[in-house]
Amino acid sequence: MCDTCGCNLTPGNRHLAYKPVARGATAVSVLKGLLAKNDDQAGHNRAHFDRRGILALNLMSSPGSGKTALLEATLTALKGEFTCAVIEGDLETENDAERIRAKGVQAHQIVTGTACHLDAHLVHDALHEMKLDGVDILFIENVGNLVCPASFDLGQHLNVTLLSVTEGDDKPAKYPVMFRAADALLLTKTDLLPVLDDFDLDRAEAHLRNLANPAPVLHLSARKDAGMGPWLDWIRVQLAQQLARVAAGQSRRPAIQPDGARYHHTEA
Ligand SMILES: Nc1nc2c(ncn2[C@@H]2O[C@H](COP(=O)(O)OP(=O)(O)OP(=O)(O)O)[C@@H](O)[C@H]2O)c(=O)[nH]1
Ligand SMILES: [Zn+2]
Ligand SMILES: [Zn+2]
Ligand SMILES: [Zn+2]
Repeated sequence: MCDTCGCNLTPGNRHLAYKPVARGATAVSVLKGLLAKNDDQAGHNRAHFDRRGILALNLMSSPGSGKTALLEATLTALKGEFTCAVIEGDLETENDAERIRAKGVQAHQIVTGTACHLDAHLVHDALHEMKLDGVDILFIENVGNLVCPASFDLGQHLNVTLLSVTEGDDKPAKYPVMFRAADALLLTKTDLLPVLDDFDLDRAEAHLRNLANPAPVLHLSARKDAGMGPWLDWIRVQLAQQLARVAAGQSRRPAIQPDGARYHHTEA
């Protein structure tokens, strides 16, 4: 269905695609309809969060750039301060959710099968399996993929994009859709910098600024517990802002990329 990677259909929205469609409907119009339904569902998910004063953060990156390791370190650091919960998205296995549960934190695994991103329907199904009362922060670990997750609103308030120093500092130039969607950019695995002679933290940031994205850029190593302070402070500030928005009857949408959505249509 999707020109790029065939990922537009997920176990969460398949029932919508196979409903009888109007005469004259094309593949393009059906896909546009799916994205519109995704946006409606995302708004509903956000209402779940806002009603309870929950801050929802979506973590996106390439496979293996350190999302789960960062969550493990973050949950350990925030224990006793906030109640956190995690939704994990992977093509297969419960491994990541089990790593989070080992930290004593509620985790729900979404196994997407063939779909290389989470969508709002999958997240909604997960929400109704979880205990959300009393939760302050919900982390959503998206499927490892630097393209498709940026196109789908899940109902989160903010996107956090990770780039590990092993991946090359020119990734924001090569994958602009993903990096334009970042509300914060985390440069991860910085403990490896001494053995990498070509990753330049400033150059990675310059590539982000070339996309006119003013998001904070934080450097850290979850493995060595280095640089975690500014990241934890960023989360604290975002939660305070979320609670202020909720008190004022407002909400916040993340920077979903309309150009990213193009990848999920068969034609422009
Ligand atoms: N040296 C170093 N290795 C790390 C760090 N963070 C993660 N890793 C390693 O990188 C590998 C992948 O880490 P994960 O946390 O599983 O990455 P992920 O982004 O959750 O991976 P997927 O869920 O498969 O996309 C593991 O072998 C980790 O031990 C770090 O700060 N420093
Ligand atoms: Zn895709
Ligand atoms: Zn992971
Ligand atoms: Zn609901």
